[in-house]
Amino acid sequence: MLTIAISKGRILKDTLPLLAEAGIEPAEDLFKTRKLIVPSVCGEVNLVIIRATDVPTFVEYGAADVGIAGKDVLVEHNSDNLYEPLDLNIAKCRLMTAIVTGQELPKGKIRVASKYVSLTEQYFSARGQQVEIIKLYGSMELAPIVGLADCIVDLVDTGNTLNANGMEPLSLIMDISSRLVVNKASMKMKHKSIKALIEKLEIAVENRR
Ligand code: PRT
Ligand code: MG
Repeated sequence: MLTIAISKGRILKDTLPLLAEAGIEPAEDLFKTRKLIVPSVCGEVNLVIIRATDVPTFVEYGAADVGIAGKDVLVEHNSDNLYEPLDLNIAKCRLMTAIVTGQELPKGKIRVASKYVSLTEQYFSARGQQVEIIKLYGSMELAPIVGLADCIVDLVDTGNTLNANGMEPLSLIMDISSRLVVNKASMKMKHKSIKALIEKLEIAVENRR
């Protein structure tokens, strides 16, 4: 039995067609069910549905053998107990700094709001920019408008959310897509089935290019 951890939002939507091509169909509609563990029709896989930021934790501790998570979440989580064998090329976006439209960053130490504390710290320290990081769990776009921060670090796709809140993207920090991650012990213990899954997903990803 293989356990795969996935989050319920856009990653699940983009992952389901790839899993279907790899022969894995959930026995129930994952968007409707309240169950947190759903078996596959083939009976060889269990899908566990969790928060996006919890996926690396589940896989790291072996609670799931395999997981699908955004590169943003993986870099922020920073675990050495995970293999990352495959870029699924889905849920693509950019991690960017953003600012109130037309404004410039003040000189000296700046305040940055983000849920990506570690990534934000690394980005600005590599540029020798002193920052005070304000950790938020969502609605980052609000922070500069209400004077909580000078800029934000957040994911940008179409740019509509920034635009709707009178903000604009400033600098690209990292291109983001979702990755397949594998627990290191599972990779040894369940090598055959995990290798087969990686190969099938590789083909599914290739077919989508
Ligand atoms: O549990 P939580 O709510 O934290 O996560 P979730 O349920 O949203 O998880 P899920 O499965 O949707 O996956 C989130 C992951 O999707 C992120 O970790 C990214 O890897 C990826 N992703 C890709 C995105 C976006 N694109 C994206 N645009 N995650 C979030 N957004 C948000 C962004 O934060 C901003 O609020 O969309 C808004 C910007 O979109 P635009 O199109 O207006 O620019
Ligand atoms: Mg969400």
